[in-house]
Amino acid sequence: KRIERELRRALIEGHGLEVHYQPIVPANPGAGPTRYEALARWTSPELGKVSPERFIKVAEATGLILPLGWKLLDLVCADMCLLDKARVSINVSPTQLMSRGFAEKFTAIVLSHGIAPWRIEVEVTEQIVVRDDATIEQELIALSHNGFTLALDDFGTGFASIGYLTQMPFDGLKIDRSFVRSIEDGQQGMRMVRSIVGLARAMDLSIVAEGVENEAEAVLLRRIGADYLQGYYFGRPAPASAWVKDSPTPK
Ligand code: G
Ligand code: G
Ligand code: MN
Ligand code: NA
Repeated sequence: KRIERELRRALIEGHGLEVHYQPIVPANPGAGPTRYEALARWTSPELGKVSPERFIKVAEATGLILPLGWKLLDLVCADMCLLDKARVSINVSPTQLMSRGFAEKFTAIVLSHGIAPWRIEVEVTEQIVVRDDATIEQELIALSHNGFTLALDDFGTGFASIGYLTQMPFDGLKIDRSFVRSIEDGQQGMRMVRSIVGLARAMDLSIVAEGVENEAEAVLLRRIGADYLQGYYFGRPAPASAWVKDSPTPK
């Protein structure tokens, strides 16, 4: 309740909301330039730092995710001139995709900032599969049609079937960090990630491994054939200014 009230205030007054960016690095040189995932951050004057897990959940439950999502998209678009030509992934929740006209408005905002849609990837969690909602499907198709790429996030935690991946216009998938963690535990985990990668390959999907925390994991994931790696080992989420080359160090 307090989170809801404070979040409403943040949306009206427009401060305390920020977007941080975490690098998504090519597994092998030549796989392309570094990309970034945009991650919402909120510091409330009353509550201090609130974890995105908590405030996104509240925003989802109260419908505030819609105005919050538009606010965050504006922030990302403004930051994208700092991130020069890099591609940025934006998380979009099922509630957002279930609101009619979402893709149209999303596209209009991006274009109004003079940003090419191909520079933006939309990440949707695998949880959308359970919703099996016609509007979600339409909005995803519209986003893809308008030139955005689509990634299925948290892959392996939900119920996405091979059928779903082929029916929907996904360009890539992000292997959940719980699987990445399991590859160090032995053969079982390795086999699982290897088969996910094999499946994605066969379907011409690009593969990001999430939550890479050490060199050993990075080495194994490269060997297995992930295209991109993301995790604390390569960099924690930080403001766009932190990723600008040759920028003066922030005070
Ligand atoms: O940043 P962190 O990994 O703590 O994020 C926690 C959760 O919040 C993740 O599941 C992430 O997808 C979600 N999240 C972060 N930023 C956004 C955002 O801008 N929009 C939506 N819908 N979810 C976000
Ligand atoms: O659900 P989604 O994948 O969008 O959420 C990304 C979340 O994962 C963010 O909250 C981010 O802070 C977190 N994250 C990113 N890299 C790592 C990592 O190496 N380890 C762990 N434990 N979390 C990570
Ligand atoms: Mn994500
Ligand atoms: Na994820």
